[in-house]
Amino acid sequence: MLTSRPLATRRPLLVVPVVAGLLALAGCQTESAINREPHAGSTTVAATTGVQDVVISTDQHYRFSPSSITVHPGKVRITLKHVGTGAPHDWSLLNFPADYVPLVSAGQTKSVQFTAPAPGTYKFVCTIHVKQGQTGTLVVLPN
Ligand SMILES: [Cu+2]
Repeated sequence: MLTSRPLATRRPLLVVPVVAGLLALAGCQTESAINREPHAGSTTVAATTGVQDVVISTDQHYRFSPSSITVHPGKVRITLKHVGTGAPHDWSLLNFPADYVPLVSAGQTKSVQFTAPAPGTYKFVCTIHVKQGQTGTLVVLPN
């Protein structure tokens, strides 16, 4: 059986869920959805005496696929393919400005060839979408 309570004690029960809902909406709007996109894929290039070929795809989700790349010492060729729509992307190995694939627009493919830096872990980025989290890791294995 329902008991009648004064309005003043019932009102907060109605207001709290509405305020919580508004706060949740505000949270969604202040955090860019693209920053929560996952980083997918990793690859290890087979040891070779020639050029190690790495093909990286990118699209409108501001990610590199694969985003984790492992190579051996020697020559590396990075090929960046824009397989989606939207903004162009580039590929740049931080601190190695010559190791750079220029901007590719939707449907385009471009490459760069360079000698892998000393064994270690390096970060690469899309220079115009670092804030959206378009980054990855290049690991150079010991010889
Ligand atoms: Cu980009």
